[in-house]
Amino acid sequence: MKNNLLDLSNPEKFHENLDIKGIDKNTLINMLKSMILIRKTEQQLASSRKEGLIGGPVHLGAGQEAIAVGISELLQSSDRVFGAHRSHSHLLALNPDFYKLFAEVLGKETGFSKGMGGSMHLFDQESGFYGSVPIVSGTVPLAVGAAMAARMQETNDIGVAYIGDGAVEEGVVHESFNLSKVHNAPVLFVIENNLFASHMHISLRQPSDMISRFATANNIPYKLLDGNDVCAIYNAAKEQITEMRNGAGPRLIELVTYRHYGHVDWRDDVDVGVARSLDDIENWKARDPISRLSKSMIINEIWTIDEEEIYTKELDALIAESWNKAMSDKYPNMNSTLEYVYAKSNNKTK
Ligand SMILES: Cc1ncc(C[n+]2csc(CCOP(=O)(O)OP(=O)(O)O)c2C)c(N)n1
Ligand SMILES: [Mg+2]
Repeated sequence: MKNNLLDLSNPEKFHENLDIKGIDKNTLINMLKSMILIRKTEQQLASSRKEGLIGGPVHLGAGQEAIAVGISELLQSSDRVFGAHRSHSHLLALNPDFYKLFAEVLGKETGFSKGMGGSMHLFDQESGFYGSVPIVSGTVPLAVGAAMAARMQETNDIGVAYIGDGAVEEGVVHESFNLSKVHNAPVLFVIENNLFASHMHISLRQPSDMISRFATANNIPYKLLDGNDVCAIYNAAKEQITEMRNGAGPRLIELVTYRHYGHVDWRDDVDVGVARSLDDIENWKARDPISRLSKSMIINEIWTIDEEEIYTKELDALIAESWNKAMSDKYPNMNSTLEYVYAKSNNKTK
């Protein structure tokens, strides 16, 4: 396999502080708080799943928070965002309501999808999250269609599709790249290249580890970056999203990252039966997007350890309270299971 990512995929590199210059203080604080909130929410899910309190699988994205947070900081609620099986961060970066996520994962009627979806079928139209599905790559053409619609409706909204390195092995992703370019659809393809699809490393699946080669093939401008550097992501995406809102067609951003947990649930050292290197996991944890931003902000005196402690303590209490509340919420009524299968229509045919 060609290592076209070079150092970007090396867990021993990119441990230094971030370049926070040019990003205003409030944005930095929002991004840090959002990443911490997502991490702690997923830690609650990990431990509750381990305890057997959650009925279905949870695909955790701890370690990858900078991606959704850096991108979402630039979005407006009328944009159209699509995720997949590992989408807690994609949703929480738009709407931080972890109580509704807990309720959804527990199948309660107070959840984001009224308890009908669980961890992999999340939906929150008000914040622009048009859904996640477990069918890998299934949402990518929907994001292209939503972006085309936004252009036809003469808005400056964009579509966003989060895509894993494994998802690009599905043909529909390539059709989506092609069609979006031909129709000048304002869709941002966000490649979360965490080097693995389930248990398989990218070297066992593809001739190159660099997904942005497909952007070149489709003449789509792209950027390739450290996916654990929220400032670099924010700056690069800002340029791309501004271009798209001003009439440009698709853009692709490839972000190299790693997940702290295995493919599914709480274990970190197994991946569907195949062990990942524990050294790699430890090194990637040291390349953590949260501690790198926090340290950089503390060094630059725009954030203090005390502020972080206060924030995390309050957050821990709120998370515990929300979890307990979601646990005691009701399950949906059995009779409502068919209610959301068909769209309600006013066109009554005789
Ligand atoms: C169409 C389809 N094929 C296979 C699967 C099984 N599957 C679930 S997740 C996954 C790996 C996806 O890898 P990637 O896109 O890199 O996302 P990651 O899990 O790394 O976040 C696979 C193969 C599926 N859910 N849907
Ligand atoms: Mg992957």
